[in-house]
Amino acid sequence: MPSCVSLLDQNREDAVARLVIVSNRVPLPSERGPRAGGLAVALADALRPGTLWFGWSGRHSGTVTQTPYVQSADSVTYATIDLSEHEYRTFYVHFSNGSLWPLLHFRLGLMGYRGEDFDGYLAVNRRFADALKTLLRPDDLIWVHDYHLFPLAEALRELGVANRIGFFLHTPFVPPALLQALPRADHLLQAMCAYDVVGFHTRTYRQAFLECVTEMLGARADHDGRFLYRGRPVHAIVDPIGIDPDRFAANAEDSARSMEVRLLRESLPGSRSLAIGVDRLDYSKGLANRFEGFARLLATRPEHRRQVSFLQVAARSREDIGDYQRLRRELDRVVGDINGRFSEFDWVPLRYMTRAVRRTTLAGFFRAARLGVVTPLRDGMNLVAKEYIAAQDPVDPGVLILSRFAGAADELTEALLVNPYDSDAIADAMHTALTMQPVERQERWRALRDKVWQNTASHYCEVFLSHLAADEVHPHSRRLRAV
Ligand code: GDG
Repeated sequence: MPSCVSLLDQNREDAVARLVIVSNRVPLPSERGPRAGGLAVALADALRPGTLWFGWSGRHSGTVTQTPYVQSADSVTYATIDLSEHEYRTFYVHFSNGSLWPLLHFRLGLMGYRGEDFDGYLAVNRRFADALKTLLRPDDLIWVHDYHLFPLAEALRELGVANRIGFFLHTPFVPPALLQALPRADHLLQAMCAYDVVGFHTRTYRQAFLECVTEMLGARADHDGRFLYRGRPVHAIVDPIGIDPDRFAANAEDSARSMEVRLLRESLPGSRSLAIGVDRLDYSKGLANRFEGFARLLATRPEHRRQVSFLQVAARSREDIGDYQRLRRELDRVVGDINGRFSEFDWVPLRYMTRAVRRTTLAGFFRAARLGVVTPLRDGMNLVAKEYIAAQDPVDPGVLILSRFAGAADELTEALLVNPYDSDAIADAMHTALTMQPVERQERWRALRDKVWQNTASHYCEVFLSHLAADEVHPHSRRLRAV
């Protein structure tokens, strides 16, 4: 499979186009410790030498400089800027994570809005554009990621940047009735039309975007997702993200011999099964509903008591944000209630940790688990579902229980699909998985494995960049200058 860079080479006769990735947070090589977060993981798997990765350093303080801080590792250059305290609050805490994140996960009840936060959001995007422009070459291909940066292309265009610029949204996209609840949503939508390519995980999200574009901006797309807005051609594509399954499977196999996995297995005496959930601690992940589902299983089917232990790894994230602090308190209470109700002196049903675990160890934990429980209330894709499949032992694979509201459910149809709001349905799926015969487990797993090995991180990257690099034009538009 060609790498991102070799793919760019193939598409260009004259020079090698440099890939410039822009995301809110940059996973700096100097940062140690396990990281929880889908975007960093997926792009790390697809990253190739020569790339420039630009974004926020993660630091916020009183003094900020405009010149990016540049460092290199493994032939990748990382350039970052800091945010001021005010920028951090308005751009990151309030508008990105207090308005856009709940909206894009269909949680209008959690969506806050203040005009000054929107202004701060636009101002930070302009500052990103100013700083990035100083680093750009005319033939760079620019690939922007996620909802923090909807207006970045518009800001770059205002500075005269004519490069091809693509955008990929890692969350779901919402239909017009929901998007219009956000004040000034039309501005954001118009800004998205300054990109050449706009990518989504699923057809449903792309369809929602195109409906918004038609209803709110009056533009109409062809069957392939192409439309013109103010004379500019825009191409909306579907490109489901994946993982590096070979590497993850190898990690899982190696890590099965590690001390952590050995200790985990030893903590499951006799024929006791392990169910596992791994998520960032986020209200979109449906953790309370999942735990209620597990409690329903123990309450309605007592034969599973003592026979199954649930391990939930919920790495803390966005801890400065009120909704996340409240979620943590709620989960502490729910876990305490369930363990208080069902624990025996030598068996605790629900093991709950809010610390991140090393990636290789996670892979080994997945392999040790008979059930992978992935039940977000909404999720753009959900990489954990794919990692769980990649980690399984082909001879004795576990069963994936998957929310029908995760983007991954579009592909992984052989999982046990559930409504994550329905604790009875989660309990039933757990019972089905715990009693499933090996032949059915193997059949389902083989079908899922084929899909995970088909849509990999590398394939995702290749598809997006082939659209971005291609000098394709809408039949009704003037030809674009080749980048
Ligand atoms: C966004 C979208 C979309 C989790 N805990 C630990 C840990 N993780 C890793 C997982 C996985 C990643 O973080 C989480 O990825 P997800 O896809 O599940 O979710 P988000 O972070 O919400 O990502 C999502 C994704 O972007 C990509 O487009 O799929 O829908 O919301 O890789 O394994 N990793 C380590 N320790 C942990 O404790 N090392």
